[in-house]
Amino acid sequence: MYNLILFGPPGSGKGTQSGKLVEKYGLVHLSTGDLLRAEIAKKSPLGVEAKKLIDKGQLVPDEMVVGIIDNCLEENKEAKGFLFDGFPRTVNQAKSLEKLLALRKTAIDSVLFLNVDHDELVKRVLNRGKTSGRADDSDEEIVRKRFAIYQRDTEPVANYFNEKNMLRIITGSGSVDETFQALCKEIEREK
Ligand code: B4P
Repeated sequence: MYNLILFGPPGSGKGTQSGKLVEKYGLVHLSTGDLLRAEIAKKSPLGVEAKKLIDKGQLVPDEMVVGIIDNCLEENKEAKGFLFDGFPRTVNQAKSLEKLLALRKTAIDSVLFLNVDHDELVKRVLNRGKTSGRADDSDEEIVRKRFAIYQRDTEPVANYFNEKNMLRIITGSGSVDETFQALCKEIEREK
């Protein structure tokens, strides 16, 4: 089993690269952003709650996303491995993920950090906002808030894995294909 976390700020290319990586390596893609948007589309109680927070640029509570991930791990017991995209976003989520995987006699193998300049990130997110219909991508104020929350709550996750010598930094500012090649090179070195 091979379990990979694709880590990075909003707009760093996590979702974009995850689609390509799961296809190449046959992993199950677990994007908490996509899973939450699916709940929002269904108008489930969890989705209604999540929408209020996401539209304001805030994170949803840890218990909510950890519960979603736990269900997905349970539903995919035969998986060759998982690609976690946009999860964990807090140190608490990181510790919960380690526990959930340990219960299933597996662990995180790689944490790849997509490093992109702040100005390029803002440009990408606002650009996506023109077509995505996502409230959290279209309003500059909300985008700024997401970056502030990223710095406060999510960057410590990078430090957490760095202290365990698990974090690998990948340049994410090139083209989609250049970034994909760089990620594949690192995965094949570690696998
Ligand atoms: P996500 O869906 O994870 O949002 P994201 O970080 O903006 O997406 P991503 O980073 O994958 O986008 P990408 O760079 O691929 O989460 C949305 C919200 O859900 C969060 O703000 C939070 O409220 C909530 N949430 C999700 N997970 C949570 C958790 N674990 N805990 C609590 N709350 C959670 O793409 C960005 C744009 O850049 C695209 O338009 C893409 O086409 C473009 N792009 C990508 N690569 C490029 C490249 N190389 N060159 C040029 N453009 C590129």
